Amino acid sequence: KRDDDLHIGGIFPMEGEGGWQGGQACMPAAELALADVNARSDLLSGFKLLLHSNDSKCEPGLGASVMYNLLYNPPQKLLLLAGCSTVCTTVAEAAKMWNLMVLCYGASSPALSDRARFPTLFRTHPSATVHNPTRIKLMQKFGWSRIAILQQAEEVFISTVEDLEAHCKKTGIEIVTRQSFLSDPSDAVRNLRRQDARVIVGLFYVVAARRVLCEVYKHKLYGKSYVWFFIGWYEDNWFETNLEREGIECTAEQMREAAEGHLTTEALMWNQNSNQTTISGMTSEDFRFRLNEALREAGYDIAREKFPEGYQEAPLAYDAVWAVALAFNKTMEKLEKSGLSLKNFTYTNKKIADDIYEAINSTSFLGVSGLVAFSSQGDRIALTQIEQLYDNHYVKLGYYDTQADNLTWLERERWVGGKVPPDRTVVVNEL
Ligand code: ABU
Repeated sequence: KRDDDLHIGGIFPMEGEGGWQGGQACMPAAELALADVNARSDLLSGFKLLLHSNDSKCEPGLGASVMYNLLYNPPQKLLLLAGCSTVCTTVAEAAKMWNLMVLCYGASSPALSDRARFPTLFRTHPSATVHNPTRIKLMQKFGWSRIAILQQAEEVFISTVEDLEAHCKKTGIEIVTRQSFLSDPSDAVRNLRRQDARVIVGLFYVVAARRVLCEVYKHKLYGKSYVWFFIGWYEDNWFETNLEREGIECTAEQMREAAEGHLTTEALMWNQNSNQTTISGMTSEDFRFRLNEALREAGYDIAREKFPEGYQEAPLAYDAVWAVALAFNKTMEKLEKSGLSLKNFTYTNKKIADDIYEAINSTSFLGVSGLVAFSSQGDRIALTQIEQLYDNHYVKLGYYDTQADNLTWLERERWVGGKVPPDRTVVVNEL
């Protein structure tokens, strides 16, 4: 056994039926980062960073079991990397009891921004609240002041909706109905029709999104009278894949028909300046090249754009490992002054835990996902991008910078029937 290894635990959602299985691309990205930081002679000198990973399937129970295995089995772990919101929530709520920092590369839940509940959590993934000002901006742009919300009953979406409601209240947008479902959205979608909802914000994981879309098709809630806002981090062909495997009762053709014209919002997760050299010496395009190479070797058909889940978030996982390495490096330098090292950390050592916390908290570097810095809630700050699906392809419509209230609009939107759908039934008076 080597004594100069620094161990971190990795929890990656790889292959489950629900949630977000983004570990498929995020784990290879984290491994690339590990190789890169370990090759640097100016980082963690004399030490090597080792990642011990396991699959959580994006299930909180399994995530907890993976975490306990990592904690109760040697070697001593210094930090945990975790993926989707449901698992991150469970892991971060428990890890504080072991004085362990948790860095989430794939968790969007606004609930995670609660410092009292998650005192040792940081994330490179932006909070889902970044989408809400963008949604409001679009509603104002297109004159929609009456909307409906359809959500999966998971804390990540419930907390996003709470934030959206606050924004709607502030801007005078009426929420005519808020429908939620656990796994079967059929009643909830039927209720949307009853309430005459026209502009609908949908918040759910991708497996649920396919079920919703099929119900949307069955109830004819699409076309020239409807606008759907979906989450933008699903894979590009999400609405036509896995239909048989998941027992979806619509054909790919029907799903494509119902999906036509929907809008998506997503946080930008790749450094937009693709020529800018980042901390690793790579541009984000260099990173894309290396990641594609690694995924090709793992058997993915990258040439035909068959990307694994989590491809969009891969830079967040790559940068998470860099954030850890830089923070450990800083902590090492500090500890050395008192004759200590990170090897002295144990789960009861609050002092070294505080030093690691301080080091992560003051992180600031240019990564392949953009500037990596954390707010006082441990959150990332990000721009959002708006896309629309037409002719079976996502087309970029614009970008929104919430902080500067700056909407860059490319005038590429298209509406079925050629007109912006109204947010309510239009009554034509006959004279
Ligand atoms: N972009 C993936 C987010 C997944 C999650 O929050 O669970």
